[in-house]
Amino acid sequence: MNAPLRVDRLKSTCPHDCPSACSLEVEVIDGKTIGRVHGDPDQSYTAGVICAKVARYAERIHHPDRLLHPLIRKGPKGSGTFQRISWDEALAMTAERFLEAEKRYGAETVWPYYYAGTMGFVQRDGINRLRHVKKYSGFYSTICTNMAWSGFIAGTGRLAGVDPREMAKADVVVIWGTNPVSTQVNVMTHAMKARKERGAKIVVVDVYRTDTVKQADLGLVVKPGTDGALACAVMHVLFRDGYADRDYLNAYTDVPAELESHLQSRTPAWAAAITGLTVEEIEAFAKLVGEHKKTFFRLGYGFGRQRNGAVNMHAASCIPAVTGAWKHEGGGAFHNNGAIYHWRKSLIEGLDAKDPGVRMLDQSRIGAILTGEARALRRPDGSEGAPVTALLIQNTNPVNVAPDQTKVIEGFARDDLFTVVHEQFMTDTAKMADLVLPATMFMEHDDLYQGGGHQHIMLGLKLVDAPGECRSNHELITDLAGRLGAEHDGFAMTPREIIDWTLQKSGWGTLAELEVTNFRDVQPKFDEAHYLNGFAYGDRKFRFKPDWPNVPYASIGTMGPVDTMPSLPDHWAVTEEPDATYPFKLATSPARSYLNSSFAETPSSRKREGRPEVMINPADATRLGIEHGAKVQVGSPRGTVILHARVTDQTRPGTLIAEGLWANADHEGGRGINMLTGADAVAPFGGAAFHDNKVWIRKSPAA
Ligand SMILES: Nc1nc2c(c(=O)[nH]1)N[C@H]1C(S)=C(S)[C@@H](COP(=O)(O)OP(=O)(O)OC[C@H]3O[C@@H](n4cnc5c(=O)[nH]c(N)nc54)[C@H](O)[C@@H]3O)O[C@H]1N2
Ligand SMILES: Nc1nc2c(c(=O)[nH]1)N[C@H]1C(S)=C(S)[C@@H](COP(=O)(O)OP(=O)(O)OC[C@H]3O[C@@H](n4cnc5c(=O)[nH]c(N)nc54)[C@H](O)[C@@H]3O)O[C@H]1N2
Ligand code: SF4
Ligand SMILES: [Mo]
Repeated sequence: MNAPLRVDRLKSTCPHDCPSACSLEVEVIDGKTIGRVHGDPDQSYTAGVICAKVARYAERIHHPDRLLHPLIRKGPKGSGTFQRISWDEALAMTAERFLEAEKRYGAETVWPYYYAGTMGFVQRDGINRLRHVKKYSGFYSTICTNMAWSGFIAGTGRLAGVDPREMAKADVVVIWGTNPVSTQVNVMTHAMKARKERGAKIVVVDVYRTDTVKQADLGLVVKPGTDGALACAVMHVLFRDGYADRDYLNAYTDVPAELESHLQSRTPAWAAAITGLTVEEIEAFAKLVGEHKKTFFRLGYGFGRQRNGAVNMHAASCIPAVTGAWKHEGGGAFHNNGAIYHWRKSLIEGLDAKDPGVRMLDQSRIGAILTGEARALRRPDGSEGAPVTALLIQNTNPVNVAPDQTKVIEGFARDDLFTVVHEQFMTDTAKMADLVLPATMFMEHDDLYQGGGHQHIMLGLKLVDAPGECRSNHELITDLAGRLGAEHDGFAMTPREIIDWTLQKSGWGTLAELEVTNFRDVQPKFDEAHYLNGFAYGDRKFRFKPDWPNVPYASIGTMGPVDTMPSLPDHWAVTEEPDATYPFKLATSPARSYLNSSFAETPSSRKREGRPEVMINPADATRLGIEHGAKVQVGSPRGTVILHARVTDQTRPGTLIAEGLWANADHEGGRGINMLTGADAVAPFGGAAFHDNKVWIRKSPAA
């Protein structure tokens, strides 16, 4: 008889780009195979709960399609024909081509391009050390957080809020512009606790009836890009009906009287016409918020992904400043806790070698950049920059996830562009590469994490050996640095040494200390989290009237139509409006079983998601003769894509929803949903308005 298998239950952290950043317990079988993954019950935000797709991580880590060996392109770009080569040959070629490109055009011609496939600091951000030492083009990250973060900081002055576990102590939980049942399940754990233990009411604001809206006591399904109007009308009622906390307003906010008079005309009837809600719905929402000081606003990213997203986020964040909810346990607002960690990242990112004269290139405008648009390539002094002729890509899949896919694909197809993609799978981006290098997964390397949606510092140390010839991002960067003659202490250190240094310098103890529990709760004190000593501006006042161009956000300058941003909360009509040619609005919301483009390869996730679909209201479908399941074409001013229709009253008339992201290759025609989205920079600091698209829809001719 065989000896029974040994099953260890080992601690880790989910590395994916999700605000929940869950603490995990991983079943490791015989020291090499991953079993079931569980939420760590000891970490009080995770509280033992994780999403289904990560519970089944064995499917992803032991996937038969994982990349195991370095590959070199054989056929034409994008043909997907590759051949094995050794790591040494691959890295030698990379170094040679990068040095050649640098000689011809200067170092700025090389663009290290990365994002958040893993959120671990060492493996994600180490690429910046190479970039800074080599003076390669900088990476200005805009794709995800810009509008939401700048909109939140506009009011508070700081990216931090009330302890999200306090949701459980609220009387009303407002879940606004996020779909946590799909995108960050732990919000529901704490919100549901409030309902169960205190009879709290849950309000959800979205643009379709999501699984989160279905859980709500009050579900508000608005037209996309109209949240500013809703917030204004709610505040109008709060002032009108005596729910405004005048003492709080006078002590803690900048221009309460000006706000009140500005809101006089922002009535529920005014907002009903803009949002598509009824006056009764708006009044009911305002009454709930007014009657319950312990109202917790959990503000998400989704409503930021509109061309007026920063203004709408700010408007929503103003409501608790009117009621004074911030003063109460269970009251106030939370979006992200980025500011509480005070990291020292100079070793990880090589910040000591940073040269402010080097140009920054906008992540979201990769299509314009690779197709050589002069404005997108400019240097800080305004002079014309060199074309990008070499790309090093880790942790991201831009050919799938970046907006304006037509241009992105055109750019990647350039024959004079040398592209290296370090990946776990043969993604849409890897298929366009010259070299594809196999990467480790989080259980196969060491890293350090923080919770965006909570307050923990966490570890994810290596649990098992990687398959084949996979190497970690850190290994690739340090090896390449040697070949490129780039010198920095960080290139000679192990991830564990870098983690230990970073923890100590940031004031968070040592690696050895953190290893004992695998996580550390760094929640700031109540007074600080609730801004009881004032907000984070010089005068300690919350800003109803932000100075938008000077909101304290790490930007490279203003972009988009900043000059026309409203000075007070309002409906800012800069979204794409439906017209005769493009009569619908489309939001490209996330799918429950995928995480951005990740998990679009695991069998159980694919099975649950079915196929790339677009949700359309029955009235619209009938009018256009589109039956349930029909093949349809959807077009925006930027491109077209093929999907199948899901006729459902989950969507409002006039609004379409496509949940994704599916691989481009999963769509007939091989083009993905980002054919429809725009890469025009959103005010005030750039970003992509993924949920703000005017489109037409028609039955596919070939159907
Ligand atoms: N399952 C799953 N989880 C994920 C992800 C995923 O793709 N799938 N992505 C991860 C990443 S990178 C991030 S940044 C987070 C983001 O997570 P969220 O904060 O939840 O943000 P989004 O996913 O962009 O969108 C959330 C909701 O906003 C809605 N929305 C769109 N436009 C508007 C609007 O104008 N007003 C309102 N009120 N709502 C609007 C969308 O329909 C969607 O349901 O989730 C992470 N978690
Ligand atoms: N239409 C539409 N487009 C969107 C969005 C949307 O809502 N709608 N959401 C946007 C948002 S919020 C975001 S954040 C972006 C996210 O875009 P991405 O960051 O590109 O998305 P992910 O799928 O999370 O991760 C990308 C890749 O990283 C790889 N990876 C993971 N870990 C490692 C590692 O350790 N090493 C290496 N080398 N690779 C690794 C994964 O295999 C995966 O292919 O997408 C954006 N695109
Ligand atoms: S994807 Fe999000 S919810 Fe799922 S385990 Fe990771 S952090 Fe938790
Ligand atoms: Mo994101």
